[in-house]
Amino acid sequence: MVNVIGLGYIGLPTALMLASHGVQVVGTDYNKELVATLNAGHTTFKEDGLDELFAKAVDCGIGFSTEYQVTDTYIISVPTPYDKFSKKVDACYVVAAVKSVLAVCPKGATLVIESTVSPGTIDKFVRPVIEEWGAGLDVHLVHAPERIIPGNMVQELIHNNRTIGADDVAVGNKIKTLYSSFCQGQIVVTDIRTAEMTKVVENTFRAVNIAFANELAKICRYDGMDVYEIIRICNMHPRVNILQPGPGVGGHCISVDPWFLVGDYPSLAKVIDESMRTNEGMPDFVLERIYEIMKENGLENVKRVGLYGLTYKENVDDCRESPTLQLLESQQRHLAEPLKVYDPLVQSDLVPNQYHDLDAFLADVDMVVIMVGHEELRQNLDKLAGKILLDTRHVCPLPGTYTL
Ligand code: SAJ
Repeated sequence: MVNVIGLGYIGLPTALMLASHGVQVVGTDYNKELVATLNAGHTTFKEDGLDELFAKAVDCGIGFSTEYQVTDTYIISVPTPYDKFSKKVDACYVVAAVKSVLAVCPKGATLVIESTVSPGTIDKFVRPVIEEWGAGLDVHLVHAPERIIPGNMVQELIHNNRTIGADDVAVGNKIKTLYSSFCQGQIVVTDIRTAEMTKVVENTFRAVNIAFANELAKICRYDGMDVYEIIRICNMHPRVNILQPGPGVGGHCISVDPWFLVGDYPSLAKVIDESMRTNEGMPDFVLERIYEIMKENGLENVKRVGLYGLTYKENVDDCRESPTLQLLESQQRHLAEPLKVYDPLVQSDLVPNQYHDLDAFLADVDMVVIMVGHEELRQNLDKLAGKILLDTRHVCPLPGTYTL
């Protein structure tokens, strides 16, 4: 039996996937409310295909509990925040989960850490805990970082390649067999340090690429060029693949993981540091664009400005580190008129002046800033006609639309 610890954005789909492919699984989370929701037959966030996968896993007998189980294999998938000042990973949740596992696990158990951690975290924080709390237990450590993208998690769980880092190749191969129950991609077995580093490097590559696109957007704005057309043409070259500029980088991965490298190697990770600052500066750049466009159209005509989109990217309901939230925070510092906000995928009231109905939102604004290109917006572009539009996502073809 596998005990999956932490039933969030990664732990839950992984547990469901294993269970629906014939593995006996119990999912554990200390959040009683979350466990009660799952036991009542409901998923806890929206994701394509997740409800179907959940139904299948329940049919196959998955269990959810607040208790750690006594078994031979544990997959730990708890959050790894970073300290905003030191930029270093905060491994407290991983360490707490490992201690709880060690309190119940039998001799020879395998602990698989799925949470993303900065290179060296397992040596620095997890091994000492195992030495102190698990003396004589002969526990095996494995790092199997997840790589799935929110919005396409279920498909990517099946088809992505995976990396497994282990001290002992035989243990690595045993865990490879476990993931092979559902994963059709290639699974590479390596050492723990390499697995830690590759995961962080993948997200850093994407962050630096997006920062490059954002910098190009600023250069093109300064000198009246069309950044999207330039990137489109450049990407026709067989060895160029530039990502898209946007209002900032959110989510709990690309806006976080590269800081681990800056935190650990401050005098070496120069390009990464600058890239992260460029991305973090984008919400302020959008705010400046809003003021420019308001002035251009006459401040008396553009009093009411609304932000379309509160999530960190399109078609997900996750608002962690979202550029819209960053922009609203920045706006408070500037003490401007309050902005209105609408997102079809965010049901709860997260910010002041938030709307839950597109028509009501549009009726109350003169200018719409497209912060997220949700499918709902793409289906309702005609409703934007007549508004002053700033499109930070390059999704609106209406004539007269302003871009970054
Ligand atoms: N973004 C841009 N321009 C782009 C692409 C993205 O501005 O061209 C923005 C998005 O709008 C969003 C942010 O970047 O705010 C991050 O979105 P994303 O779709 O690039 O990535 P995540 O954070 O949803 O998922 C990433 C993925 N990593 C890679 O593709 C290398 C995923 O595979 C990882 O599993 C995930 O991080 C993770 O958990 O680490």
